[in-house]
Amino acid sequence: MSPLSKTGPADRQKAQEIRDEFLHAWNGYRTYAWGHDEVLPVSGGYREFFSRRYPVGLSIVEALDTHYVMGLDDEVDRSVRWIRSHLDFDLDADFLVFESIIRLVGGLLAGHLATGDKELLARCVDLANRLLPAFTKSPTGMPYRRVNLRTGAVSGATVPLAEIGTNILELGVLSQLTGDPRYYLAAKRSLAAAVERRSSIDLMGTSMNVESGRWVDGRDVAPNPPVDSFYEYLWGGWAMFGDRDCLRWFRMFDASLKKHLAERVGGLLWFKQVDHLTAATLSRLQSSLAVCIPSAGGDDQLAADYYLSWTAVQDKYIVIPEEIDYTRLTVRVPDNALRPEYANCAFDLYWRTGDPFYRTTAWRYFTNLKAYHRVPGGYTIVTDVTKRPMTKGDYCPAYVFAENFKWLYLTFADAPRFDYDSGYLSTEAKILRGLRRTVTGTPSPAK
Ligand code: DMJ
Repeated sequence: MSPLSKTGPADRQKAQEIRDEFLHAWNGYRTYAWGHDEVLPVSGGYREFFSRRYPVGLSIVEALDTHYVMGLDDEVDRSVRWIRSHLDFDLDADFLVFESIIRLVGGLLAGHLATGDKELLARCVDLANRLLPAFTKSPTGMPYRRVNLRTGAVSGATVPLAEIGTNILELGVLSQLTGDPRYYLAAKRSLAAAVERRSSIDLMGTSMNVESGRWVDGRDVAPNPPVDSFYEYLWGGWAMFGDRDCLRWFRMFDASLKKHLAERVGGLLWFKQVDHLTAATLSRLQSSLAVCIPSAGGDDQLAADYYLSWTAVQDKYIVIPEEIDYTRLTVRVPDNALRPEYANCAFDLYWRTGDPFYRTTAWRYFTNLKAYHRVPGGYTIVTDVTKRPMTKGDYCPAYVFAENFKWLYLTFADAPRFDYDSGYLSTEAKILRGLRRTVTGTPSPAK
């Protein structure tokens, strides 16, 4: 949602600390993994995200607009130089379409919007053109999971709902910037094809065969992955482009979510998993990735209540586990892959309400992040939040450079390069609207 800002004055000291910790994570990437996709901050290694043979500097692309809003202009320059001289998408490799769109297309777009650099937009157009066959070769218009960037060969006909419908923001902005409607139309057609397959009680399945247009998995697991951002992007289609179909669809699913999935257990709000045809209850599990979906649009009270549920989990486990059984708040999947969603939701709600509670709880998330995920080489995943001491792994996902520290920084900094009145961020925290280019120099929050 992009509300009129209700945020209070900057808390400069906290913003500075967040920025320093972002730089600590970034320095680990620069030292051990520069030019590769992701850093292994404990062993000092790296790993590639899309293709073992072809790094695309994913963390560099993910970090572009984070550097910019934090006023780290040397890092912006260094990153743009690397992209200009090294990034080439003419690769004989099968890339995941959804991840390419939210991370690379979104990252290059946000980088272009931040800097005005035309090369970033050109790279973005080139990549989007290589991804388009995933949509245009599909008989239903819903994209295949993978596309070979060189040949345009598609693969993966069974696709989770989030991957079918998380692209209208990035592709829509690309259409706006280029004047080429093909990107927006591909995204809209895909959304419409998915919505058409809803059940008579307005519920959706989890994954679809995009060739036959039939559900492969008929459980409605909203707002959990792998359907989460499908709903976020229906709201986004309305909020960014004024698309009334998207608004109508969002409202329809919002109503069915409240009617068939929402329930209270011990006073806390959760969403059960149901059969999409009958609404029969199937399970009561909850993924920590779901927390920010209700706050992405629609009903503020629902979003606030759901945030409270996850705050109870944070209070109980300190670091939020990947998945819980919400009937007893017990852990089902004990790791935390440096998940940013709680910080995302804290920002959304602070931005909309100005309630200092969201700063307080976001700060708790940050201090826990620092206490349990920080290592000398940067930030790393926790493998089991229930162990004492908590056990750490050796991996810093690239989204950390786009999301965790940016959500936190925007919550505390009152960042001069971000327009809190008109801003809009994607599911990967790419700032697709509201980057201010007129503010020059380094807006260090400490000054
Ligand atoms: C990010 O890549 C995006 O937020 C995506 O929508 C799902 N979650 C991961 C981070 O947890």
